Amino acid sequence: MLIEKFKIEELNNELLSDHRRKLNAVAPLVRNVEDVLQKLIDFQIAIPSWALGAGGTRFGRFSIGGEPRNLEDKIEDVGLLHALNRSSGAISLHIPWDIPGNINSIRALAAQYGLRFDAVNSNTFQDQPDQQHSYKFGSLQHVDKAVRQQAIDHNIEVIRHGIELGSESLTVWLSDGSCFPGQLNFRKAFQNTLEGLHEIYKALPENWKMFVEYKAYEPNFYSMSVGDWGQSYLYASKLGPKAYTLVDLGHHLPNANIEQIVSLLLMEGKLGGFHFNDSKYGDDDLTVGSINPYQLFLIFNELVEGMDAKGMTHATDLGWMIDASHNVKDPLEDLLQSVEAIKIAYAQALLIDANELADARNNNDVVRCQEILQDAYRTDVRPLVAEARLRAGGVLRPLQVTRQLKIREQLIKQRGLKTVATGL
Ligand SMILES: [Mn+2]
Repeated sequence: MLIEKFKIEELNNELLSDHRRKLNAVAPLVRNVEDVLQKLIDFQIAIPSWALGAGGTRFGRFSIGGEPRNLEDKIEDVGLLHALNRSSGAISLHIPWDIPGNINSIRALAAQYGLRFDAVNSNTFQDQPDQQHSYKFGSLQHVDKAVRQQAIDHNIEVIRHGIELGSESLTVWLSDGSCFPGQLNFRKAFQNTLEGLHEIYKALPENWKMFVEYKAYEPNFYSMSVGDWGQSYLYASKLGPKAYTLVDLGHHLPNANIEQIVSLLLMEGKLGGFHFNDSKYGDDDLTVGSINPYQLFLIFNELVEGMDAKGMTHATDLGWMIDASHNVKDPLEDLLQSVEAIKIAYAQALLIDANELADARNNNDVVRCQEILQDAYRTDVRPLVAEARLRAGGVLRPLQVTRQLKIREQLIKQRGLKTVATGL
């Protein structure tokens, strides 16, 4: 669904005076407002191809209607999000759920919506119907070499698809691990996994990155072969300069200090990418910023400070993606909320004066340190985020517009009520 440019202008015009009033209230409080706005315009967050349909749990799944029927529909949905917020200019494909058929037409369609292809994702956590060996007892860690080889071959095939699409990174998330004590020799599982990752690493093109994603538990409940950032960092370090750790916010044990993890990985030059979501208990895959927006802000504070310390470009030097599941909300609306939450946290982090904070720290002024962070966090930066969106050609209020234009109703008419998107 394409939204005409004149329609966007028309929708914005109605809201413009209200927007200007709010912007004029906050802009004078920001030291480097033009710089902040430009950074917000540049910052893009990839949408995964599996997040556009209704998600579910192992207990059930409730369709929302008008779900994308194929990869073309998914690209169209991300294109729509990007037209509204001008911040979702990339799509991340999952293989084999979204194997591109006609590569040229897929690339042309994405280009039409101004989208690029972000990281490609492999899948060795499920068995596919035409697959020879089962991943029931793991993939790269498996005791049987034939299973390990199958997982390696699959990842190399994913890289091949990525090359055709113009992707420049591979994300490997392994569900490998063990459900019960004694099931696995930890050292052998690690060594097999490392060996497999090495084979995959060798197939990476020169300009590519490999992201090794970790997860604390599930589907294995006793041990995971890439269970935390330490293990991921070990693999990434042993693999070489193209391998990095990927942080998925929901993949930690409760109350983990994720901002500290981020800071240290950045220091070591081994933070590669991010999967955004929020959680209350575990890997809940909830809307970004819906449960703990302060933590998200603290993470962005470390990201901005750590990237600036290394002279990195915020928008392009790390991979940014949403990885959430939309079980009861319209995925399009949910994704708009997530992107907005990310941009708000980023904008707040950009308000922090690093020198002032360093000075307070050097004087052990703990109270002032907290005040500096919370002043930024309690600043209403929403007009800045809206202004960046406006300047980039998007709409002032994306969520309101999806309802005004009855997007879901239109999609149901086009695609039907009973469609089911591929994915989890
Ligand atoms: Mn993830």
